[in-house]
Amino acid sequence: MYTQALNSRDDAPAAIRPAEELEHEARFQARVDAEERIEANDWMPAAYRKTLVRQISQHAHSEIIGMLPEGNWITRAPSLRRKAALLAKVQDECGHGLYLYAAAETLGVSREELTDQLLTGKAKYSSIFNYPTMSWADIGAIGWLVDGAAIMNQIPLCRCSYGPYARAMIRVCKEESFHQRQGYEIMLTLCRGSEEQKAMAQDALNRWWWPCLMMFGPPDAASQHSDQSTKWKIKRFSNDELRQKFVDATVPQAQFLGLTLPDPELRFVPDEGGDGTTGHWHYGQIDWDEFKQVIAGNGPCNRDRLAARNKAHAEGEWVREAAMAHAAKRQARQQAA
Ligand code: FAQ
Repeated sequence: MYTQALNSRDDAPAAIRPAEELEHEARFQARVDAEERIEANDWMPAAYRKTLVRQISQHAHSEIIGMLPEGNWITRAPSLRRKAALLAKVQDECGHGLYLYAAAETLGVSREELTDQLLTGKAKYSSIFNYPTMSWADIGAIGWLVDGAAIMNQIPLCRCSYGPYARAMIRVCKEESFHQRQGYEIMLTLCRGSEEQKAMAQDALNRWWWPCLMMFGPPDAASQHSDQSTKWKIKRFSNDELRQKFVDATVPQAQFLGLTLPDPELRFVPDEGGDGTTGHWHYGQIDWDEFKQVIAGNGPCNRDRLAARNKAHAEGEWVREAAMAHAAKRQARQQAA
């Protein structure tokens, strides 16, 4: 693992690191500052590589686990059109997972290793996927809010300093934007339907709103990786900045639907000295204890999600074996020719 990282020991104190390495590091930071893209074979500090493997693999795992809450509703979608759209969305998420694992592999870590970390519960994935999907309206809320939050976080990642991650994000963001619209359209249909359907949409919003705000990560003051990731231009905005952008974009969408956000403290605060056309939506306290519990493995569905993923992996064993056997035969045929 981290094969190309051996040329850098940037966790050692500066005083005992060779001058040559410090020079490499200064040149690396200058490239990052100049907005040059870092590519797989370029020199990079070991800690930069490690941070990227951590973030990209968590992101990949999130896409893979993220298929489960929605996959649960494919057979129960209310029409053929809804079923086709949901199937396409879930397949896209699988594709995103694969691009992201491929991007992580360019950093010298194997997909098997990353998969193993997920299946054994060692790796994190987004907290949001540990909540249950209880009604069809939850599928609307996931598209609208979860994909909406994912886009807010991922658009800046298209400018991440690491080339393979940034490029993967471009396609992912385009697809997420389709996902967000299909979710919002489900919500709109429900809100324009019967009283019962609107109540279902409101109930889904009540349950998904706060966990979606947690998707952006801990508050800035508690975000251990933010400073360094910002210096390396992996992160372009802080967790709180992105959370605020999401709230500001989403409140008017909820108003258009005629739904109420489950936050009695929500209020518009105009910019100081502004004319009331700019400003932010102030939101109430996020329950960070709940967030900590969920990322520690104690959310409502953590155990189910890992069990489902392990079962799918075990049942797919024969497919992996067949694919390997096929690849070996093909290679042997090519060599013989
Ligand atoms: N859940 O120091 P920070 C999607 C962890 S994709 C779980 O602030 P960082 C598509 C964090 O890893 C959704 N863990 O960390 C879709 C770290 O732990 P570690 C996923 C979280 O990296 C839609 C610790 O807390 N998106 O939804 C969470 O600077 C619909 C300290 O935090 C991405 O992964 C959390 N919410 O910032 C699919 C985007 N937040 O590693 C299906 C890329 C934080 O030290 C259906 N990732 N942690 O053990 C990022 O932008 C960043 O990694 C953040 C966290 C912003 C998530």
